Amino acid sequence: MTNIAEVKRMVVSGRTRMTPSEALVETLVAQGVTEVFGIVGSAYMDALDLFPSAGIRFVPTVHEQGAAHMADGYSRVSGRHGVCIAQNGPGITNFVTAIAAAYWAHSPVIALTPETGSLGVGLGGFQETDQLPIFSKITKFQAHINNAARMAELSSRAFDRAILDMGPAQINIPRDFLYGEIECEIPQPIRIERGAGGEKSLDAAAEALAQAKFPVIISGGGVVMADGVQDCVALAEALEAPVCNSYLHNDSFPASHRLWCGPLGYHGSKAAMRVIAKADVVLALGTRLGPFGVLPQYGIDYWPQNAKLIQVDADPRVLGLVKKVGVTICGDPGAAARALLARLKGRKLAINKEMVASEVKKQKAAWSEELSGWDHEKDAWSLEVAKGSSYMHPRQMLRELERAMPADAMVSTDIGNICQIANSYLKFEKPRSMFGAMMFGNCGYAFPTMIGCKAAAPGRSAVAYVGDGAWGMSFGEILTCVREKIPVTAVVFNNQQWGAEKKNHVDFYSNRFLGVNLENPSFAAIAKAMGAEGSTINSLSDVGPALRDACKAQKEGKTTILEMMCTRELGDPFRRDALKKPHRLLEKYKSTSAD
Ligand SMILES: Cc1ncc(C[n+]2csc(CCOP(=O)(O)OP(=O)(O)O)c2C)c(N)n1
Ligand SMILES: [Mg+2]
Repeated sequence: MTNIAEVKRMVVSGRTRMTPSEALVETLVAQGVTEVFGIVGSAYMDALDLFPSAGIRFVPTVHEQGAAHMADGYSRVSGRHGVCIAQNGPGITNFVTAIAAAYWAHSPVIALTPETGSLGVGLGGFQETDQLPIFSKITKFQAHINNAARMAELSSRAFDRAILDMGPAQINIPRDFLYGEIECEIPQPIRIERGAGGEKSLDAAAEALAQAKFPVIISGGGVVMADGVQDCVALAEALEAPVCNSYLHNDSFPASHRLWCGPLGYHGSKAAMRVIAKADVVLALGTRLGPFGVLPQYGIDYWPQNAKLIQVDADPRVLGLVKKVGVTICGDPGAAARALLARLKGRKLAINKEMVASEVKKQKAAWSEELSGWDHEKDAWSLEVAKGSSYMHPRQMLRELERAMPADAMVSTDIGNICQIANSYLKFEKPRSMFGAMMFGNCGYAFPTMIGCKAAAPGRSAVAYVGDGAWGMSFGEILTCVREKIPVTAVVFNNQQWGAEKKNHVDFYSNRFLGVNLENPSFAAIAKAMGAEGSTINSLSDVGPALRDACKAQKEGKTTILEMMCTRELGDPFRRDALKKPHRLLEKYKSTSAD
């Protein structure tokens, strides 16, 4: 076998005769691809065969959804492309959920989608489906190889567009087009350096910030993607402006910083909410202010309606989309922060520094104290189910995990009640450390995504937070960890229920539970049977040591599943905003009516 590390990653230069498979693989090399996730298939054997000689590691997965999530995690950690490939037809349709998730995570994932051969299209031969419409709304760019001679040209464009538009791109290849001979040149990658934005809008923003009495910055995912966290820190310090993280981007500002207030949005920081509520100017840096991330929380309607909003984003299509904007800047968030800092140098600022600083301090202390005393949920249903339970209260367990989390950790979070509550307990010093399931919100995201993260950053501790329901969807990928020696730690919150949805039954449907209770096997025993380590944790004092040991074991190549036995209590729901009490008209359904 070829040792991938030893392969010289040189790309053929100038117009050269080659096969289309070679053109595709040389394009991958030119674009810096070193890992590809997928499941083998006859459709692309001819290209796959070249991977080792090209210095590309193929990472075989259990399911194609897992492969595409891994590509997503890989790109979110590294800032590079994540690449996945599969068999035409069913292999490719298995990508769909994960590509949609990558779309909403703004990840430059490349889905290589071999398709039915051009001579068989429409005949319904085998594994045929029209693969372009399926991905049309969840990719930023679709390249269809309409002629084998264009393999390198169109493929490279897809790679360039994925970075330029920060989202998935598809390369759809009729499978017979991989064979034959062509003459082509392998294009060099195009990487565009984005500027700070328009001069006039930057001037207007600097003016508004200089005049602000209570400026607040929201640091979003765009700041992380632009590697601009340090620029955001420098601007915040110059302004003495408090900083909130946008929803699920807790790694967009260092949590130990005196100006950090914590995340906005679902199960976010009350300190952040109370501070931003006082703002007269808000600088939204690298965030589209997604509606779900700015909804009222804990009954606090925190969005400052009368504040002047300055929004900076690299994507012009998200400017002013959700909130009314005063100044819009289309630019790189890091570069924009630097340009604003330069404009503010030496200027007199209207901010009342003492007042703002004391408000930040007060709100942070109050929230920290509230969280320390918030040992369990206090609604009637939660009190009832937790009474007499020997299992752990989720909040107490999350606190123990927070304390034991290694400083270099990457943490992914799934969709579920406990994973969402974890938002209050996840703090980071470094960017590219938190990987929420983002706005596609699919259960089953966190574990395969973290495997991809670990493949990109093998030296860092890799931790996935997953509910037991979501675990059922994704634990098959333990085999990928074991077979491919990509060690991660999965923390599985076993509360024996699809909790987040059960909470809707409690709040809206008079506890008429349907399809929400889970009878689980021992997930620790399953993990062991699959060749990983597994332990069942019943008591709080074991949580921290178990996490620390599991992260240490990653250094020896070991994957560990920590099954946290939790009570069935449930925190605030996701979608109180989007549900209504049942209203029925037909007699046969009247018993379920809330009227
Ligand atoms: C793929 C997918 N299917 C269904 C849902 C709807 N859903 C949202 S949260 C949730 C329950 C999650 O349960 P679990 O993973 O056990 O976490 P818990 O809420 O119990 O903490 C479900 C089914 C979803 N978000 N994604
Ligand atoms: Mg659960």
